Amino acid sequence: MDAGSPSTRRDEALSDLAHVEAVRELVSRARGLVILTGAGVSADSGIPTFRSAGGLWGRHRPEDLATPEAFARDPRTVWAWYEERRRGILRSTPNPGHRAIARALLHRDDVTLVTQNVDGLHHRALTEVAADQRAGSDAGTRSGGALPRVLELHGNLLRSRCSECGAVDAQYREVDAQSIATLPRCVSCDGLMRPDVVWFGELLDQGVLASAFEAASASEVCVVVGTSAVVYPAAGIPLATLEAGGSLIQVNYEVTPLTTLCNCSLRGRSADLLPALFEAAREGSDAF
Ligand code: BJW
Ligand code: ZN
Repeated sequence: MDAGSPSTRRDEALSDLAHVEAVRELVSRARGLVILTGAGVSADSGIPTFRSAGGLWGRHRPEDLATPEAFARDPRTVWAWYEERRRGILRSTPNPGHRAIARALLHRDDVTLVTQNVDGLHHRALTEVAADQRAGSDAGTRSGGALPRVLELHGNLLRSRCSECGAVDAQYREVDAQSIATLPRCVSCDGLMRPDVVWFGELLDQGVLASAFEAASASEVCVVVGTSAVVYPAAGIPLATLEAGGSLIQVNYEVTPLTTLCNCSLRGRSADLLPALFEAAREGSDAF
């Protein structure tokens, strides 16, 4: 593939080093980069995906657990399931894929991370990589004081939110889901607290969504990692980069509905491929 002319063959299974090198070049030269991540990025940290083999939706019906109707019907069952997942998240740590993205965010000021993940691992990776940099064990950070741009489209599982008044509790507190009486309640209105995530049929935060589409339209390259790209409106975000004349790169084990639209589809584990793709950031080259 010629990294300088991204309209080369499409729908290829490319994962050899030459292709990774070409994509890295394309990414490092792009003016504006948007990275859209999904559950596959956290799979290498031991967090289950939704739709791959062994995924959550293979064992549970989303309409029983991830809709406002399910919560209204049976908040105890919904909380029990989410609390088990929250504990898994707390036991997990960011993997090399999260850290590679964090480095790109810290080294460049034209990168936007848009994530569908609710596990907060991207933020934890940012904190870790920034601390490494302060301790001098990583290349220097970008100039300017702006915070790295991370847009969480589907919320954050460690936060909770009042189902009545919307008040958010950003602090993780263990939930005892043994009975309705032990479920957490809002300190303002005594309504039932719920996980602060976006369920099916619910609107995403419209400000966050608008910022994601804006970043995608303004970026020359969109890298889509570890998502089946079937859940909307998130799956429509890479199309904004394409419509604006930019290039689309995919990192995934499998084919997705986006594959045929991609300039390059790298097949493999994000924890292996992302450090290679964003290696220039680690080396502190001018491109980052
Ligand atoms: C690896 C890897 C490794 C693995 N390395 N890769 C019909 C058509 C179109 C739309 C709709 C429709 N009917 C209904 C809708 C709307 C609906 C929707 O899109 N449904 C589709 C599923 C059909 N969307 C909504 O309801 C959204 N709201 C909305 O549209 O509001 C407007 C509206 C309101 C009222 C009525 C109608 C419209 C809200 C969507 C909220 C999604 N919420 C969830 C749960 C969050 C909370 C929780 O965690 O429980 O978000 S669902 C779940 O899917 C979660 C994820 O963020 C999201 C996306 O999943 P993701 O990340 O792609 O994971 P997987 O598992 O699907 O894929 C993993 C991928 O990684 C695979 O491809 C693997 O190969 C790969 N992989 N290991 C690299 N190591
Ligand atoms: Zn309340």
